[in-house]
Formats: sequence, C-alpha cells, structure tokens
Amino acid sequence: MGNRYDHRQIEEKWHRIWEEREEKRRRAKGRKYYLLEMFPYPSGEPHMGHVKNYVIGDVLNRVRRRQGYDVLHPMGWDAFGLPAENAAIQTGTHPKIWIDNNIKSFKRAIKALGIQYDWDHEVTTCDPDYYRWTQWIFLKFYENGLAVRKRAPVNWCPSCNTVLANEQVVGGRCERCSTEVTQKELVQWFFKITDYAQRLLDDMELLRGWPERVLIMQQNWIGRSEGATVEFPLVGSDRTTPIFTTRPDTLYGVTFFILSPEHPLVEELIKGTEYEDEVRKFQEQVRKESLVDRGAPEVEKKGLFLGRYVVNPLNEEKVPVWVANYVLMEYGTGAIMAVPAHDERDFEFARKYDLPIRVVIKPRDGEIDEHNLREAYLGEGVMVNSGPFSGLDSQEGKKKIVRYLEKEGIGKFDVSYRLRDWLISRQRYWGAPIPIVYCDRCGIVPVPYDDLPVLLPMNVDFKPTGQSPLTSCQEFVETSCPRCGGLAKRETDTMDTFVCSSWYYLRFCSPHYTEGPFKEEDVDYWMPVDQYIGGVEHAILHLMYSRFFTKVFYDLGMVKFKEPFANLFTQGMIYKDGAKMSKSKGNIVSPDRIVEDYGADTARLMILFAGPPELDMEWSDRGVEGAYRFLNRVWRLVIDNVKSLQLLSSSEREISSEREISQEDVKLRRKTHQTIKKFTQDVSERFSFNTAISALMELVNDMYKYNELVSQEEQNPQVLREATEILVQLLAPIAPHLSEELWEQLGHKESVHDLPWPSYDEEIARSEEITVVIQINGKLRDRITVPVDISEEEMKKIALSSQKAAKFYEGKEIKKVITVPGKLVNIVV
Ligand code: ANZ
Ligand code: ZN
Repeated sequence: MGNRYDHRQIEEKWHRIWEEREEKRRRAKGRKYYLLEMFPYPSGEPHMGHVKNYVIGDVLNRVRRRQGYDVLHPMGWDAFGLPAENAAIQTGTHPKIWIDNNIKSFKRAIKALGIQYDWDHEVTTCDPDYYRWTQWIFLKFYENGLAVRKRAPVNWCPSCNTVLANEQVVGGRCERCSTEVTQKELVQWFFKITDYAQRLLDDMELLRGWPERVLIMQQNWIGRSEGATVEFPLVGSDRTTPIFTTRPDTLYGVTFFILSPEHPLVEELIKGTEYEDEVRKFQEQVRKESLVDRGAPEVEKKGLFLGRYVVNPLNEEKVPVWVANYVLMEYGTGAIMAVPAHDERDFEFARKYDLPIRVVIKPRDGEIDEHNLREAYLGEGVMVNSGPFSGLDSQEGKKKIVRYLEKEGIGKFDVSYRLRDWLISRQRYWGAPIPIVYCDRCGIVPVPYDDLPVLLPMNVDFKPTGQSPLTSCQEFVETSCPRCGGLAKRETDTMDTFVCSSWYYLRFCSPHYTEGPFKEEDVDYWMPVDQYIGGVEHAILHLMYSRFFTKVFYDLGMVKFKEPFANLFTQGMIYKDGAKMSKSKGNIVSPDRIVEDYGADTARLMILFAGPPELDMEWSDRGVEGAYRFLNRVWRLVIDNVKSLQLLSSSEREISSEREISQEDVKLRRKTHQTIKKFTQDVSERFSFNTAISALMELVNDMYKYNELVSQEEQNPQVLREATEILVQLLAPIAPHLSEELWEQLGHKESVHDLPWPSYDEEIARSEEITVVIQINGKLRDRITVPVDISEEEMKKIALSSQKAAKFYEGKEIKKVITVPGKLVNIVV
C-alpha cells in the first residue's frame, strides 16, 4: 500500500491550482480548431457514456493545444424537453430547478474528471438569451416559407400526451415510455426539410471525414427512389389519378389499384354508394394504426373494394380500385398500381382477397410458374406478357416505357423521397414557445423580431392533458395582435427540442452576442466544426437537422459554408452484463465511485484503454484495477528515478555525443522516440487511444528493464531523463493530474499541459537491423534480417518459419532450438 500514489491529494491539489491559472490561459496563435462533443441533455447524473465522450474530447483538446492549434472547446446544455417535464410532474419540482440542479452535478462530475472546457462559451438552451434566437430562427424560416402549418396525421403517444416525430417511434412504440403509438389528425407546424432532400444527399460528398455507416443511415433515411408517375383514368369520369412506381417495367402486370384510406378521392368515390358505411368504418380503424406500423412489411394487410375501376393506360384493361392500410398518403402520390407477381405486399394482398396475379418479368436464366407462384419475383429480368415490350430486358424496358408514357403525356420520370417534413410542434410546456399570434382579423401573425423573446411563463400547471399546458395560462395566451392591435391569442405549442440543438454549435462561437443568433465574424473564424464527437444514436436526427439548418442559413446568406461538421467521430456504447447501461436496468456504473476510489486519471485511462473507441465496449471492473496498477507503476518508476535525475543541472541535460553511449542506452532512446511517433500518430490521426496507451506501457516496461540491466553507476542520466520526461509528457493528456504532479517532481515550474507537443527524431526512432544466421544441427542454412532489439521468442518464431531452412529438417522431429541473441538460431533435429 505504501507504494501507491495518493490520487485524492494529487487531484485536489491540481484542481485548485488549475482553477487559479485558468484565467491566464493563453490562446495559441496557430490554425483554428473547433472541437465539439455533442452537448448533453442534463438528466440526473452523467453516466459512463457521457464520460467516454468527454474524455475523448479532453484528450484531443489537450493534444491539439500543445500541437499549437487555436482550439475552441465549448460545453453547454440541451435543457428543454420531456424528461425535465416528466420529472417535474413526478416530483413536483419545476423543470427549471430540476435542470439547474442537474447542470450543477454534470459540471461537478466534469471538473472532477479534470476535463477542460472553455466555460466562457457555455450556453443553455432554456435560457431566454438562447431561445430568443431559436424563436428568431423560427421567424426566418416562416418568412422564407420553410415553417408551415399543415393538417396532418401525426404519431400520438397517449401516455406522454404528445405528438412524436417518426424518428421517435421505435417499433410502433414511444421511444420514451414504450407506450403503443396511435395516429391523430392535428394542425401542426412543420419545417420543410423535404425541400432540401436532394441537397442533403448531394452534399454528402463533402463529408469525407464522416463514418461510412452514418452516411449510409442518412441516405436510407432520405430514401431516394427513382421511378415514374403514371396517370390512371377513372372509369365513368374524365379524371385521372396519378400513382408513383419504381417499376414502370411491370405496368402490364397491374391487376388492381389501391388508394390510401386518407386519399381525398376515396370520399368522392364512395359518397352515396353502398360501400360508404363500410369504408368509413375501415378508415376509422386504420386511423388508429401508427404510420410506422402500416409501412412495416410484417403488418397484416387489410383492404376493401370501392366498387369502381381505373384503366391501365398501357393495355386499356379495367382494374378494380381498393383501399388498403399499407398504402400511405405520405409517400409518392398516396395511390399505387398493384403488381402482385412482383411486389411482396401486393402479393400477400392478392392472396388474401383472391385477386389475379400476372407474371410480367421472368428471371434472365430461368422460368417461373405463374400458376404455382409461392412468392413475388422481385428481381430484374426479361419482360413477358407485356405487349410490344415483351422480350426486352427489364432495365431497358423501364426506360422505353417511361419514354412512351412521356410521349403520350400520361406519365413521366419521377423521384420520391422517404424523408418527411419535420414536425416541430409539441403540446408541452417545457420548450421554446412558437412565436406566432392568431388574430381573428389578420389570421396568422408572426411576433415581430423586436418583441422576442416570447417568454415561457414560469407559473403554469404543466400536467399533461393532451393540450399544451400553456393554453390554461391566460396571461400568456391573451395578447394583442402585432398588426391590428386587436385581441389575439398566442400559439401555445412549443418547439421540438431538436430545433434548439440544430444550431447550438453556431451559438457557441459567440455565446453572448445580442444582435443576432451568432456573430458572423466569429462563425466565419471557427466554423465548420473541425471535429465533432458523439454517440451513433444521433446519426440520423440531430445530424440531419443540423445539416438542414446550416443549408438554410447558407441560402439566407448568414454563413459561408454548406456543412457544419467537417469530421465526425462516433463512439461506441458501454454495456454492462450484455445490456446497454441504463437507469431502468439498474446496471449503471457511476463515474463518481471510480473517481472516489481510484481517481479521475484511472477512470480516464480505463475508458480509453478498454478497446477501439468506435466500438461498443463491455464494462469490466478489472479494467479499472488494471488502469490503476499501471498508473502506480508509472508513479514508482518516475519517483524512483527522480533523485538521480534531479541532480542533473540543466546544462547537463543535453545528451552529448562525446560521452560513451552503451547498447542499452541506444535501445532506450530508440524506444523513447518510437513511442513519441506511435503515440502521436495513434492519438491525433487515428483516434486509436488504446494502442497509443499500449505504446506507453511498452516504454514503461523498457524503462524498468533498463533499470534492472544497467547498474546505477552505468546508467546514462540524460537518456533516462529523456525517457522519463517524454513518458510524462505523453501521458499528460490521458492522466492529467498524475502527470502534472510528476512533472513538478521532476523539477519543472511550468505546467506539463502548456508544453509544446514532443517531436521525435526519425533517425533515432529507426529500428536498426542486423543479420542473424539459422543453423540446422550446427550447419549454416539461411540468413535473416531482424530488428536489433528483437526478443529471443520472436527470433525463434522467424527462424522456424524460414522455408529455406525447413527443407533441411522436413519430416524430422525438432528436439531443441538454441538462440544466441543478435547472432544465431540453431535448430537441433
Ligand atoms: C408498382 C410496383 C411493382 C412496385 C413492383 C414495386 C414493385 P420504394 O422503392 O420504397 O420507393 N408505393 C408507392 N407509393 C406508395 C405508398 N404511398 N404507400 C405504399 N407503397 C407505395 O417503393 C416504391 C414502391 O412502393 C412503388 O413501386 C409502389 O409499388 C409502392 F414489382 O409500384 B411499386
Ligand atoms: Zn390582427
């Protein structure tokens, strides 16, 4: 125990000193570097996932500063939203108080871990100084036709009593409370992100510094499909109805036609007919199913015949019109041509309702039995039963049919996107009020920019009723119309918190600016973010919305760049006993306890050493022990060397060429410079913290070996000093407290964290090679080239894999392998 370092005393000491020095921290003159971790939702205490995020950020911050970059490394709080409101409902504490308390505990934990932020850039999204500008941005969107009010079916969580975005519905259930989601029609505010669908796709080519998998997720979410819209004439009317299809080559296989239950034409077709009652009942029933479910392949397909027909414009055939749950009003045109032979869902539907199935594509190298079809044939192939198009390859046929449709004026090439407009209204209290007023005379009136912020009143009953709690707050609702001065009512919905987090990275650049959401000059300097770090769970929503905002700002001339985040690093999650760490599972490991028992440096090292940071990791207590042991090993090594090293005056520190340098000295110097090289590359180019740490461990081992092999009198104090100081300097970003203490013990006055990043000498780092001979029973059979410092084990391995030597002992039993380090390997057979 006596050999252990006192982490508590050391960490407290340096927190105190750093706090005092913080004021004076110099800003480097080098290239700007905006380093950003996704700001957290401060719900309760930070968990290990947060810790991992901040520690990675902190290491990079410290390394980049020492490499001479001018770094911006801000932190703030995503503070509006449901958890605060739900906690308030449960405990009776006002969301503001709950949030403030949580921010305090986050800050305390962050400080305890020795994480450095530019606290003078802190922002909190629920502060009027912040949401004033969120509202300002809403007004800009409104002015430019990008914030619109629409009546729309929405996902509704009956337990949270609120609308959910599609993204917040997971497997048909509310992401937050797991209640089954239903559908409801409401007038809501939307941001028209669909106007930017193509640009969100096209600009992905600017995102070379993003993980491939995130780009793919975004691409799938936008879901671009190429195909055609085709007009189908309605029998008994002079109207046509358009459908969207990705397979115009299957037009001859259409055997029925389906409208979405919400399609406006349905009403017209059934009115006053014998089908009316039943169809209305069906519509009612479908309305209760969530949109996400209806789109899912495994959901049961249901439908009804409407008693009417359309004409297939290619072969003039009459086909029956149905409604079905699996056709959504939100995609394409809300109507489809059904081709059961070649579409899974249509196939299932046709089987269920006994509708005809006609094969029009057959595999290129096979047959297909139309009368015994087990499933739809989805692939490409050769067109059959397709009039003049029969015999064409389906790829070719697609183009020919589209050309024909265009020529006849009954269809055209078209593109559809899965991406939906972003529903931003929430019927909740704890969010930024939407700055809109409704006036009986003037209609929808935006609040003038000068009247912002529309303050969120503090005294409301925020129990969920399905209506925004603000509706019951008279002094909020009742206002005068900014246009005519007459009585008017305020919009009582608040904004989705994703709105607040879609522009915070811009606010960070000029957090106290009062003339606009951000100061152009500061944003010009800092943006785009050079390195963004966060969880992969934000791969779709947050990142897509932030990209969308940036493009809108670009179009409005507010920023000069099209993408906000040049490089993205997505960290893996932390699991415990195979499950994601979460409060509800009760498997949370608190960073506090580790910091308390082992120190912040151990917690940091452990997280970084646990494996590649982009991969998910399984929590292990042994990892903590191991990290702690390593730090103690470093402590003892340095402290043991301190006495002899301190005796060196500074003029003696240079390694002189005159003094005799032993083989062991050369080896240690080589290792020292190799470690600088590897550590620097691993950390600053590859984010491979675990392998960087392994390199430090090797250096420590070699230093222990040096102390063992070379007697005290023969040790070269300069070589040893160089190794020791480099070790401490490299360890500094990872274990900042211990390193700072050791640096001081080594006799330095300045902070180790203010030193320039160490450079290495390529010449010294180069591993020297020597030739070793391989003998079989004492006879020379081969020569191999190996690094000088190769271990005996390695030498053996290489010798045994020599093909040339192997020929001489093939089929014989190896009795012994004798190695003479640096000279030879003798294989005795
Ligand atoms: C005929 C057809 C034949 C289709 C065939 C597919 C295969 P993706 O690829 O996802 O874009 N569709 C179109 N609008 C729809 C809606 N509102 N609700 C449900 N389904 C809809 O899907 C496009 C295909 O999905 C379209 O191509 C259409 O079915 C269906 F062998 O048209 B297809
Ligand atoms: Zn008015």
